[in-house]
Amino acid sequence: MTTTNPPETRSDTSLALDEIQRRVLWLATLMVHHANHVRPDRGGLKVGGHQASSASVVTLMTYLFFEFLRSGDRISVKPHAAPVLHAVQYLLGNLDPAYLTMLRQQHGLQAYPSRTKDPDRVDFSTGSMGLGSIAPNYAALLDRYVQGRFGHGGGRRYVSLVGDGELDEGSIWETVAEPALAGLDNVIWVVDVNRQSLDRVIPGIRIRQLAAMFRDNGWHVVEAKYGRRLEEASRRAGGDRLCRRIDEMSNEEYQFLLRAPAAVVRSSLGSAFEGYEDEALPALIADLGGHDFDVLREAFRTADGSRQPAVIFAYTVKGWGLPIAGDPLNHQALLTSEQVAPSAGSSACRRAINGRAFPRSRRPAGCATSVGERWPTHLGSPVPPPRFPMTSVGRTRAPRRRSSPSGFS
Ligand SMILES: Cc1ncc(C[n+]2csc(CCOP(=O)(O)OP(=O)(O)O)c2C)c(N)n1
Repeated sequence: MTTTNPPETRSDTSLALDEIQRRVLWLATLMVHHANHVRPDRGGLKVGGHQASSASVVTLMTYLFFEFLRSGDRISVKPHAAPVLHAVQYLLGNLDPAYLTMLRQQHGLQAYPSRTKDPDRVDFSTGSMGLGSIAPNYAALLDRYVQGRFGHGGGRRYVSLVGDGELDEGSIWETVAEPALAGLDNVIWVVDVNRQSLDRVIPGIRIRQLAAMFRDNGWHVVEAKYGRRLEEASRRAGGDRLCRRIDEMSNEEYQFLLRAPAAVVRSSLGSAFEGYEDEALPALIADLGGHDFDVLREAFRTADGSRQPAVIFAYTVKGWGLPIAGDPLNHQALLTSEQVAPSAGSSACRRAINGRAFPRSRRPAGCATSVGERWPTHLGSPVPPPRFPMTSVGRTRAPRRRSSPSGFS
Protein backbone atom coordinates (compact mmCIF):
# COMPACT_ATOMS: atom_id res chain seq x y z
CA MET A 1 0.00 0.00 0.00
CA THR A 2 1.39 3.41 -0.92
CA THR A 3 1.06 5.90 1.86
CA THR A 4 0.78 9.61 1.27
CA ASN A 5 -0.15 12.28 3.71
CA PRO A 6 -2.46 15.14 2.79
CA PRO A 7 -0.69 17.82 0.78
CA GLU A 8 -0.24 21.34 2.14
CA THR A 9 -2.90 23.28 0.28
CA ARG A 10 -3.21 26.41 2.36
CA SER A 11 -2.51 29.86 0.96
CA ASP A 12 0.36 32.00 2.31
CA THR A 13 -2.06 34.26 4.13
CA SER A 14 -3.66 31.26 5.77
CA LEU A 15 -0.25 29.97 6.86
CA ALA A 16 0.45 33.36 8.43
CA LEU A 17 -2.93 33.31 10.18
CA ASP A 18 -2.03 29.86 11.45
CA GLU A 19 1.04 31.29 13.18
CA ILE A 20 -1.22 33.89 14.81
CA GLN A 21 -3.86 31.44 15.91
CA ARG A 22 -1.27 29.32 17.74
CA ARG A 23 -0.48 32.37 19.83
CA VAL A 24 -4.15 33.11 20.40
CA LEU A 25 -4.79 29.51 21.47
CA TRP A 26 -1.96 29.45 23.97
CA LEU A 27 -2.59 32.89 25.35
CA ALA A 28 -6.25 32.05 25.99
CA THR A 29 -5.39 28.66 27.46
CA LEU A 30 -2.66 30.03 29.71
CA MET A 31 -4.86 32.90 30.90
CA VAL A 32 -7.33 30.36 32.30
CA HIS A 33 -4.51 28.13 33.56
CA HIS A 34 -2.89 30.99 35.42
CA ALA A 35 -6.17 32.02 37.06
CA ASN A 36 -6.78 28.48 38.33
CA HIS A 37 -3.38 26.95 38.98
CA VAL A 38 -0.81 29.70 39.36
CA ARG A 39 -2.43 32.74 40.95
CA PRO A 40 -2.58 32.32 44.74
CA ASP A 41 -6.07 31.21 45.66
CA ARG A 42 -6.92 33.09 48.81
CA GLY A 43 -10.59 32.25 49.15
CA GLY A 44 -10.43 28.56 48.23
CA LEU A 45 -13.23 29.07 45.70
CA LYS A 46 -13.18 27.63 42.20
CA VAL A 47 -12.14 30.23 39.64
CA GLY A 48 -13.17 28.44 36.42
CA GLY A 49 -12.91 29.43 32.79
CA HIS A 50 -13.52 27.45 29.61
CA GLN A 51 -10.43 26.30 27.76
CA ALA A 52 -12.29 23.88 25.46
CA SER A 53 -15.04 26.35 24.47
CA SER A 54 -12.38 28.97 23.82
CA ALA A 55 -10.26 26.64 21.70
CA SER A 56 -13.15 25.80 19.37
CA VAL A 57 -13.39 29.42 18.16
CA VAL A 58 -9.69 30.26 17.98
CA THR A 59 -9.58 29.88 14.18
CA LEU A 60 -12.82 31.83 13.73
CA MET A 61 -11.71 34.68 15.97
CA THR A 62 -8.27 34.82 14.35
CA TYR A 63 -9.88 34.97 10.92
CA LEU A 64 -12.38 37.62 11.98
CA PHE A 65 -10.00 39.94 13.80
CA PHE A 66 -6.92 39.54 11.63
CA GLU A 67 -8.55 39.45 8.22
CA PHE A 68 -12.29 40.01 7.92
CA LEU A 69 -13.30 42.83 10.25
CA ARG A 70 -12.84 46.43 9.19
CA SER A 71 -12.62 49.51 11.30
CA GLY A 72 -16.15 50.40 12.36
CA ASP A 73 -17.55 46.85 12.24
CA ARG A 74 -19.08 45.51 15.44
CA ILE A 75 -18.91 42.01 16.89
CA SER A 76 -20.57 40.07 19.67
CA VAL A 77 -18.52 37.14 21.00
CA LYS A 78 -19.98 34.05 22.71
CA PRO A 79 -19.58 34.22 26.50
CA HIS A 80 -17.13 31.35 27.00
CA ALA A 81 -14.74 32.73 24.41
CA ALA A 82 -13.87 35.76 26.57
CA PRO A 83 -10.22 34.61 26.99
CA VAL A 84 -9.87 34.41 23.19
CA LEU A 85 -11.20 37.94 22.77
CA HIS A 86 -8.69 39.24 25.32
CA ALA A 87 -5.83 37.27 23.74
CA VAL A 88 -6.68 38.88 20.40
CA GLN A 89 -6.87 42.34 21.93
CA TYR A 90 -3.49 41.81 23.57
CA LEU A 91 -1.92 40.78 20.27
CA LEU A 92 -3.48 43.80 18.58
CA GLY A 93 -1.88 46.00 21.20
CA ASN A 94 -5.19 46.97 22.80
CA LEU A 95 -4.69 45.27 26.17
CA ASP A 96 -1.97 45.84 28.71
CA PRO A 97 -0.09 42.55 29.39
CA ALA A 98 -0.65 42.98 33.13
CA TYR A 99 -4.25 41.89 32.54
CA LEU A 100 -3.24 38.49 31.15
CA THR A 101 -2.79 37.21 34.69
CA MET A 102 -6.00 38.82 35.95
CA LEU A 103 -8.74 36.73 34.36
CA ARG A 104 -11.75 36.44 36.66
CA GLN A 105 -10.05 38.60 39.26
CA GLN A 106 -11.61 41.68 40.82
CA HIS A 107 -10.91 44.68 38.56
CA GLY A 108 -9.38 42.29 36.06
CA LEU A 109 -10.74 40.57 32.96
CA GLN A 110 -14.36 39.50 33.36
CA ALA A 111 -15.61 35.93 33.04
CA TYR A 112 -17.68 36.96 30.01
CA PRO A 113 -17.14 39.86 27.63
CA SER A 114 -18.33 43.02 29.35
CA ARG A 115 -18.69 46.45 27.78
CA THR A 116 -18.56 48.21 31.12
CA LYS A 117 -16.06 46.23 33.18
CA ASP A 118 -13.45 44.89 30.77
CA PRO A 119 -10.49 47.18 30.17
CA ASP A 120 -10.24 46.48 26.44
CA ARG A 121 -12.78 47.05 23.76
CA VAL A 122 -15.95 44.95 23.91
CA ASP A 123 -18.73 45.87 21.48
CA PHE A 124 -21.56 43.88 23.09
CA SER A 125 -21.74 42.34 26.57
CA THR A 126 -22.58 38.65 26.44
CA GLY A 127 -23.06 36.11 29.23
CA SER A 128 -26.77 35.57 29.36
CA MET A 129 -27.11 33.27 26.40
CA GLY A 130 -29.24 34.58 23.58
CA LEU A 131 -29.09 38.24 24.64
CA GLY A 132 -25.64 39.46 23.62
CA SER A 133 -25.82 37.43 20.45
CA ILE A 134 -29.00 39.10 19.21
CA ALA A 135 -27.92 42.64 20.10
CA PRO A 136 -25.99 43.19 16.83
CA ASN A 137 -29.20 42.65 14.87
CA TYR A 138 -30.94 45.50 16.62
CA ALA A 139 -27.84 47.66 16.43
CA ALA A 140 -27.87 47.07 12.66
CA LEU A 141 -31.54 48.07 12.53
CA LEU A 142 -30.84 51.27 14.45
CA ASP A 143 -27.89 51.96 12.18
CA ARG A 144 -30.21 51.70 9.18
CA TYR A 145 -32.72 54.01 10.84
CA VAL A 146 -30.08 56.62 11.66
CA GLN A 147 -28.76 56.40 8.14
CA GLY A 148 -32.21 56.80 6.60
CA ARG A 149 -33.41 59.49 8.98
CA PHE A 150 -30.27 61.60 9.41
CA GLY A 151 -28.07 60.54 6.53
CA HIS A 152 -25.23 59.43 8.82
CA GLY A 153 -23.72 56.07 9.72
CA GLY A 154 -23.98 53.01 7.53
CA GLY A 155 -21.14 50.94 6.16
CA ARG A 156 -20.68 48.89 9.32
CA ARG A 157 -21.10 45.15 9.42
CA TYR A 158 -22.56 43.47 12.50
CA VAL A 159 -21.16 40.04 13.34
CA SER A 160 -22.36 37.69 16.04
CA LEU A 161 -20.35 34.63 17.06
CA VAL A 162 -22.71 32.26 18.86
CA GLY A 163 -22.38 28.79 20.37
CA ASP A 164 -24.54 26.02 18.90
CA GLY A 165 -26.08 25.45 22.36
CA GLU A 166 -27.15 29.08 22.32
CA LEU A 167 -29.62 28.30 19.56
CA ASP A 168 -31.78 26.66 22.24
CA GLU A 169 -32.73 30.11 23.49
CA GLY A 170 -36.16 31.45 22.52
CA SER A 171 -34.86 35.00 22.09
CA ILE A 172 -32.71 33.80 19.19
CA TRP A 173 -35.71 32.69 17.18
CA GLU A 174 -37.73 35.76 17.99
CA THR A 175 -34.92 37.74 16.37
CA VAL A 176 -34.33 35.42 13.44
CA ALA A 177 -38.03 35.70 12.57
CA GLU A 178 -38.13 39.49 12.98
CA PRO A 179 -39.58 40.86 9.73
CA ALA A 180 -37.78 44.19 10.14
CA LEU A 181 -34.49 42.39 9.58
CA ALA A 182 -35.42 41.40 6.06
CA GLY A 183 -32.99 42.93 3.62
CA LEU A 184 -30.36 43.78 6.24
CA ASP A 185 -27.32 42.75 4.28
CA ASN A 186 -24.79 43.72 6.94
CA VAL A 187 -25.70 41.15 9.60
CA ILE A 188 -23.64 37.96 9.76
CA TRP A 189 -24.02 35.30 12.40
CA VAL A 190 -21.42 32.59 12.84
CA VAL A 191 -22.50 29.48 14.71
CA ASP A 192 -19.65 27.61 16.37
CA VAL A 193 -20.86 24.08 15.65
CA ASN A 194 -18.69 22.15 18.09
CA ARG A 195 -21.62 19.79 18.65
CA GLN A 196 -21.33 20.11 22.40
CA SER A 197 -23.24 22.21 24.89
CA LEU A 198 -22.08 21.90 28.48
CA ASP A 199 -21.31 18.19 28.85
CA ARG A 200 -23.82 17.05 26.24
CA VAL A 201 -23.32 16.13 22.60
CA ILE A 202 -25.98 17.87 20.49
CA PRO A 203 -27.91 15.49 18.20
CA GLY A 204 -26.80 15.93 14.57
CA ILE A 205 -30.20 16.24 13.01
CA ARG A 206 -30.79 19.41 15.00
CA ILE A 207 -28.32 21.48 12.99
CA ARG A 208 -30.18 20.61 9.78
CA GLN A 209 -33.46 21.72 11.35
CA LEU A 210 -31.92 24.92 12.65
CA ALA A 211 -30.44 25.77 9.26
CA ALA A 212 -33.86 25.23 7.70
CA MET A 213 -35.43 27.58 10.24
CA PHE A 214 -32.97 30.34 9.35
CA ARG A 215 -33.62 29.73 5.65
CA ASP A 216 -37.40 29.79 6.09
CA ASN A 217 -37.07 33.16 7.78
CA GLY A 218 -35.24 34.72 4.88
CA TRP A 219 -31.64 34.23 6.05
CA HIS A 220 -28.89 33.16 3.72
CA VAL A 221 -27.36 29.94 5.09
CA VAL A 222 -23.71 29.08 4.47
CA GLU A 223 -21.91 25.95 5.66
CA ALA A 224 -18.22 25.67 6.51
CA LYS A 225 -18.28 21.98 7.19
CA TYR A 226 -15.14 20.29 5.89
CA GLY A 227 -11.57 21.45 5.66
CA ARG A 228 -9.59 21.30 2.44
CA ARG A 229 -7.78 18.11 3.38
CA LEU A 230 -10.95 16.18 4.12
CA GLU A 231 -12.40 17.49 0.88
CA GLU A 232 -9.30 16.27 -0.91
CA ALA A 233 -9.71 12.84 0.69
CA SER A 234 -13.31 12.73 -0.48
CA ARG A 235 -12.13 13.17 -4.07
CA ARG A 236 -9.94 10.04 -3.89
CA ALA A 237 -11.13 6.58 -4.90
CA GLY A 238 -13.88 5.56 -2.52
CA GLY A 239 -13.99 9.11 -1.17
CA ASP A 240 -17.46 9.80 -2.48
CA ARG A 241 -18.78 7.68 0.36
CA LEU A 242 -16.57 9.39 2.93
CA CYS A 243 -18.35 12.71 3.37
CA ARG A 244 -21.73 11.03 3.00
CA ARG A 245 -20.74 8.65 5.80
CA ILE A 246 -19.53 11.51 8.01
CA ASP A 247 -22.64 13.56 7.16
CA GLU A 248 -24.89 10.73 8.17
CA MET A 249 -23.14 9.59 11.33
CA SER A 250 -24.42 10.82 14.67
CA ASN A 251 -22.54 13.57 16.47
CA GLU A 252 -21.80 11.04 19.21
CA GLU A 253 -20.04 8.73 16.73
CA TYR A 254 -18.07 11.60 15.21
CA GLN A 255 -16.96 12.76 18.66
CA PHE A 256 -15.88 9.20 19.42
CA LEU A 257 -13.81 8.97 16.23
CA LEU A 258 -12.00 12.20 17.08
CA ARG A 259 -10.28 10.40 19.93
CA ALA A 260 -10.23 6.85 18.54
CA PRO A 261 -7.06 4.96 17.50
CA ALA A 262 -6.24 5.03 13.78
CA ALA A 263 -7.29 1.41 13.27
CA VAL A 264 -10.79 2.17 14.54
CA VAL A 265 -11.06 5.28 12.35
CA ARG A 266 -9.93 3.24 9.37
CA SER A 267 -12.43 0.46 9.92
CA SER A 268 -15.26 2.97 10.43
CA LEU A 269 -14.57 5.07 7.38
CA GLY A 270 -13.54 2.47 4.87
CA SER A 271 -11.40 2.70 1.79
CA ALA A 272 -11.18 6.50 1.52
CA PHE A 273 -8.42 6.55 4.12
CA GLU A 274 -6.43 3.70 2.59
CA GLY A 275 -3.76 5.96 1.16
CA TYR A 276 -3.00 7.75 4.40
CA GLU A 277 -0.50 6.92 7.12
CA ASP A 278 -1.88 6.20 10.56
CA GLU A 279 -0.40 9.33 12.08
CA ALA A 280 -2.21 11.51 9.52
CA LEU A 281 -5.65 10.20 10.43
CA PRO A 282 -6.42 12.17 13.62
CA ALA A 283 -5.76 15.49 11.85
CA LEU A 284 -7.72 14.33 8.84
CA ILE A 285 -10.87 13.28 10.67
CA ALA A 286 -10.75 16.54 12.66
CA ASP A 287 -10.24 18.65 9.52
CA LEU A 288 -13.35 20.80 9.75
CA GLY A 289 -14.25 24.01 7.96
CA GLY A 290 -14.24 26.08 11.15
CA HIS A 291 -10.51 25.39 11.48
CA ASP A 292 -9.58 26.04 7.86
CA PHE A 293 -8.86 29.66 6.97
CA ASP A 294 -9.32 29.10 3.24
CA VAL A 295 -12.75 27.58 3.79
CA LEU A 296 -13.73 30.36 6.18
CA ARG A 297 -12.58 33.03 3.73
CA GLU A 298 -14.90 31.60 1.10
CA ALA A 299 -17.80 31.25 3.56
CA PHE A 300 -17.47 34.86 4.75
CA ARG A 301 -17.16 36.11 1.19
CA THR A 302 -20.46 34.43 0.35
CA ALA A 303 -22.15 35.65 3.53
CA ASP A 304 -20.87 39.19 3.07
CA GLY A 305 -22.10 39.31 -0.52
CA SER A 306 -25.59 38.19 0.43
CA ARG A 307 -28.43 40.71 0.28
CA GLN A 308 -30.07 39.12 3.30
CA PRO A 309 -28.90 38.56 6.86
CA ALA A 310 -26.56 35.57 6.67
CA VAL A 311 -25.61 32.75 9.01
CA ILE A 312 -22.51 30.60 8.69
CA PHE A 313 -22.56 27.18 10.33
CA ALA A 314 -18.86 26.66 11.02
CA TYR A 315 -18.03 23.13 12.18
CA THR A 316 -15.35 23.01 14.86
CA VAL A 317 -13.81 20.73 17.48
CA LYS A 318 -14.38 21.69 21.09
CA GLY A 319 -10.95 21.81 22.72
CA TRP A 320 -9.23 22.08 19.31
CA GLY A 321 -5.42 21.89 19.57
CA LEU A 322 -5.50 20.82 23.24
CA PRO A 323 -5.19 17.39 24.88
CA ILE A 324 -8.89 17.63 25.79
CA ALA A 325 -9.99 18.05 22.13
CA GLY A 326 -13.28 16.35 21.37
CA ASP A 327 -13.68 14.87 24.85
CA PRO A 328 -17.44 14.90 25.49
CA LEU A 329 -16.77 15.88 29.12
CA ASN A 330 -14.40 18.74 28.36
CA HIS A 331 -16.76 21.66 28.92
CA GLN A 332 -15.35 22.70 32.28
CA ALA A 333 -12.17 20.64 32.06
CA LEU A 334 -8.95 22.47 32.86
CA LEU A 335 -5.59 21.32 31.58
CA THR A 336 -3.40 20.01 34.37
CA SER A 337 0.00 21.56 34.98
CA GLU A 338 1.50 18.36 33.53
CA GLN A 339 -0.53 18.83 30.33
CA VAL A 340 0.45 22.47 30.05
CA ALA A 341 4.16 21.96 30.81
CA PRO A 342 5.26 20.33 27.51
CA SER A 343 3.34 22.90 25.52
CA ALA A 344 4.61 25.74 27.65
CA GLY A 345 8.08 24.80 26.50
CA SER A 346 7.02 24.80 22.85
CA SER A 347 7.99 27.60 20.59
CA ALA A 348 4.35 28.46 19.80
CA CYS A 349 3.63 28.89 23.47
CA ARG A 350 6.78 30.89 24.18
CA ARG A 351 6.00 33.17 21.30
CA ALA A 352 2.46 33.57 22.59
CA ILE A 353 3.73 34.80 25.93
CA ASN A 354 6.60 36.90 24.71
CA GLY A 355 5.32 38.09 21.35
CA ARG A 356 3.61 41.40 21.99
CA ALA A 357 1.46 42.90 19.27
CA PHE A 358 3.54 41.60 16.37
CA PRO A 359 5.86 44.49 15.69
CA ARG A 360 6.40 44.98 11.97
CA SER A 361 9.82 43.37 12.05
CA ARG A 362 8.50 40.16 13.62
CA ARG A 363 5.33 39.62 11.63
CA PRO A 364 5.03 36.16 10.13
CA ALA A 365 5.82 35.86 6.46
CA GLY A 366 2.86 36.68 4.26
CA CYS A 367 1.31 39.12 6.72
CA ALA A 368 3.06 42.25 5.63
CA THR A 369 0.56 43.22 3.01
CA SER A 370 -2.72 41.37 3.20
CA VAL A 371 -3.05 40.69 6.89
CA GLY A 372 -0.41 42.70 8.61
CA GLU A 373 -1.44 46.12 7.44
CA ARG A 374 -4.82 45.76 9.05
CA TRP A 375 -3.62 45.01 12.53
CA PRO A 376 -2.79 48.32 14.06
CA THR A 377 -5.91 50.05 12.84
CA HIS A 378 -8.54 47.39 13.18
CA LEU A 379 -11.24 48.67 15.49
CA GLY A 380 -8.63 50.92 16.99
CA SER A 381 -9.64 53.99 15.02
CA PRO A 382 -13.33 54.26 15.75
CA VAL A 383 -15.64 55.71 13.17
CA PRO A 384 -16.93 58.94 14.73
CA PRO A 385 -20.51 58.70 15.97
CA PRO A 386 -23.10 60.26 13.70
CA ARG A 387 -24.12 63.82 14.52
CA PHE A 388 -27.83 64.28 14.78
CA PRO A 389 -30.06 66.65 16.69
CA MET A 390 -30.20 64.98 20.08
CA THR A 391 -32.60 67.58 21.44
CA SER A 392 -35.40 66.57 19.13
CA VAL A 393 -34.96 62.80 19.17
CA GLY A 394 -37.64 61.21 21.29
CA ARG A 395 -38.55 64.52 22.87
CA THR A 396 -41.16 65.89 20.55
CA ARG A 397 -44.47 65.09 22.14
CA ALA A 398 -47.32 63.88 20.05
CA PRO A 399 -50.38 66.13 20.56
CA ARG A 400 -52.37 64.92 23.51
CA ARG A 401 -55.67 63.35 22.87
CA ARG A 402 -58.27 63.52 25.54
CA SER A 403 -59.83 60.25 26.37
CA SER A 404 -63.47 60.25 26.98
CA PRO A 405 -65.85 57.57 28.05
CA SER A 406 -67.58 58.02 24.74
CA GLY A 407 -64.47 56.55 23.12
CA PHE A 408 -65.62 53.18 24.38
CA SER A 409 -69.10 53.43 23.11
C1 LIG B 1 -29.85 32.40 29.61
C2 LIG B 1 -28.75 31.46 30.04
N1 LIG B 1 -29.03 30.17 30.34
C3 LIG B 1 -28.06 29.32 30.74
C4 LIG B 1 -26.75 29.76 30.83
C5 LIG B 1 -25.67 28.79 31.30
N2 LIG B 1 -24.80 28.37 30.20
C6 LIG B 1 -23.63 28.96 30.02
S1 LIG B 1 -22.86 28.33 28.72
C7 LIG B 1 -24.05 27.23 28.39
C8 LIG B 1 -23.93 26.27 27.23
C9 LIG B 1 -23.16 26.86 26.14
O1 LIG B 1 -23.18 25.99 25.05
P1 LIG B 1 -22.71 26.51 23.66
O2 LIG B 1 -23.48 27.71 23.27
O3 LIG B 1 -22.75 25.35 22.75
O4 LIG B 1 -21.23 27.02 23.91
P2 LIG B 1 -19.92 26.19 24.16
O5 LIG B 1 -20.28 24.77 24.46
O6 LIG B 1 -19.15 26.29 22.92
O7 LIG B 1 -19.31 26.88 25.32
C10 LIG B 1 -25.08 27.37 29.30
C11 LIG B 1 -26.31 26.55 29.26
C12 LIG B 1 -26.49 31.11 30.50
N3 LIG B 1 -25.27 31.62 30.54
N4 LIG B 1 -27.49 31.93 30.10
